[in-house]
Amino acid sequence: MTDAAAARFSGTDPCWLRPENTAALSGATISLLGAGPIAATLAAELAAAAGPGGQVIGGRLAEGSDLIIARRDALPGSALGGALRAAVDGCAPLGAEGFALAGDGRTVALTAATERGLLYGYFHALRLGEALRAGGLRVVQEPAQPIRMINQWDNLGADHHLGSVERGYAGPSIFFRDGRVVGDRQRIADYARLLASVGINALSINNVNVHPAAARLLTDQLADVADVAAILRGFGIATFLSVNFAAPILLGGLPTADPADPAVVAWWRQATEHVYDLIPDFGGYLVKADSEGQPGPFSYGRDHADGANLLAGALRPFGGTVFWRCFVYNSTQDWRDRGTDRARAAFDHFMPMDGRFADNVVLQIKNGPVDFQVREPVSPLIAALRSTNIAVEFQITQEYTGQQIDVCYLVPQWTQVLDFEPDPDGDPAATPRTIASIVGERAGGHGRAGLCAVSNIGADANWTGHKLAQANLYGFGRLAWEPSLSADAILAEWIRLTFPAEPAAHPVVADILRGSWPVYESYTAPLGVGWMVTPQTHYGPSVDGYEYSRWGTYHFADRDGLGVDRTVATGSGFAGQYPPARARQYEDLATCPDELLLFFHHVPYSHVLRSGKTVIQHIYDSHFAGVEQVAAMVAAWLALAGSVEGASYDNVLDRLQRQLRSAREWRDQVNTYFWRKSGVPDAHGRTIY
Ligand code: GCW
Repeated sequence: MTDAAAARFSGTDPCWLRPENTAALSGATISLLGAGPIAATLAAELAAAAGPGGQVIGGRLAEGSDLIIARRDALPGSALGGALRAAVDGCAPLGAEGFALAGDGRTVALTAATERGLLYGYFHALRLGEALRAGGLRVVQEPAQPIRMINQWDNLGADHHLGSVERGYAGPSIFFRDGRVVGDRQRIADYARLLASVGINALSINNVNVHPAAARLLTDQLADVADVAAILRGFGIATFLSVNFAAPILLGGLPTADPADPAVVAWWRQATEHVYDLIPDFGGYLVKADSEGQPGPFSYGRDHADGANLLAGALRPFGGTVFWRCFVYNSTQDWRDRGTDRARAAFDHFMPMDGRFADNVVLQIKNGPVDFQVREPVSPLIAALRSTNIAVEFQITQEYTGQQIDVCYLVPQWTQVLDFEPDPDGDPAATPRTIASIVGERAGGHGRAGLCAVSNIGADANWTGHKLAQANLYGFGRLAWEPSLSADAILAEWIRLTFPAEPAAHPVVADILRGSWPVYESYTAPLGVGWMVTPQTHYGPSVDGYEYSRWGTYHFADRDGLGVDRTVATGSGFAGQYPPARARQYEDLATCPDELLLFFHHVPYSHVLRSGKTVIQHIYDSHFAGVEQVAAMVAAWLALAGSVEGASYDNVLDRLQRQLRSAREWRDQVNTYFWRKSGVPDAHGRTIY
């Protein structure tokens, strides 16, 4: 084993890349034909996997190889024997990231057009385990979309009021400390390995809220960024920076950041040229502009297309991309103003600009219209934009879904978004129909489209604070590669790889995670109304915490009822942003899905849901049931004592017990609040305070 391989995950959790998962390669003779930094990574991976009894031979096809890993153009057809050669030759032409695995029971051949494809194929081989050795093995894969990106919300120091990682629940940043990139970069390499193993190919390393110190990553601290990029390059991951739109003022000393000012254009061009001098394969910029206090083009009377195209122009000569976030809304709203609806904002801002963005701009759209709540409808902007590159943004870090104290497997939430049909009335034979296929279709040809997500990792030994939250990072990557995978299939795969030596844990972990999103939903904000969280921290209940605030997040509960009227007939009109069939479904109380009822309607407590219950009884029942379900999770976990490795067992037990306390608090505050407001007693006479 090389030193580099030996150092991996030292003192930290290897997550799903456990040493047991390379057992099928132990003692193997492996030929590797490829060049460059990714091939070097592969060589180290293979040496560690083959172990002292095996060997890795570089640059030629060794006699008697068990595994041949070769770029397609480096593999002379004649070098392979009969069936294997036919299998390899029979594989469809592969795109830049695809791979093919073929085996005849003795030798396995992994081929791809590029080293990056080989890397993805290698990690897929690990997922196959012993099945890799089966005769007749044929696997050909291409990712469904080219954009498979993770966003870090990491700050340069811990002095910011939201800490080292904004909305991070797993310890401090692994990238930055005390205003600089960290000196010891082993964790960064380990992280890159985890990301590459699930097909992630792009990473923005700093927070989208770019504080003045972080703005300097683009200039003064570029050498350190280049070092990080060199690590990520070995894993096929392009480095992106979040940039501050006012950088020409902050860093360049210019009096303005107006996109129409030639000096501003020149500043961005020069700064970008300098970046590419040091990082020739730099990915590009991620921008949060005119949002929650971040600077943007509005200050100069310009719009988002002007702003995004400015940066796109600077990046174009080098093939770079601008990710421009659509999370733009009025965050200084007066709660008395009933005419403004935050849910409308992204569509209202960006729809009129469809077609005006340069072809190297990608609009990054949060999955829901508001802000990563436990339940939201799918953002209507995603399907509506027709002439603009898009990426859907998910939040892996559990800001509003339990903060990695409460367990919440989010993959079912994301698959629900990807499977959503924005226009159920459309031609049934027509594709694309679902969000996944809309994104996939945009990615066809030379398009740029895909999925992005906010990371949930930090410097904690287990990366994600809650051991079971690793499933969300794993699941996001797998889904970005192949959106048609089911949440259950991803879960089964993750469990098998993460607990290879702990089979007793498999059904218990599966049960806990499978139900965890609906359980979390049941004891928190009801029926899609959202929020009701403690302001600022966003953990734990505070029913009126945001009710009289500037953030546009209200539930409007009074003695008669609650919910937000977003209908066209009497409300904010948000429902009308969907294609007609969906708009009608959400507009009409009789057809609006229960779980989104209070997102779209203000109803009396006595309103009868499609489930047959009144709204108030649903609130009581779901909150009582949710706590009971958490108590059952604790009991199920306690029964695993001795069957799961100690640190993970203790970690999950501790988190589940904290979750139970928090769930009780949610239950009692929410039920008490609505009982006092409505005066309607619980039909079952349970304790409400
Ligand atoms: O949900 C909100 C968070 C902010 C975050 C913002 C965003 C990075 O509370 O912490 O800022 O979303 O997505 O930009």
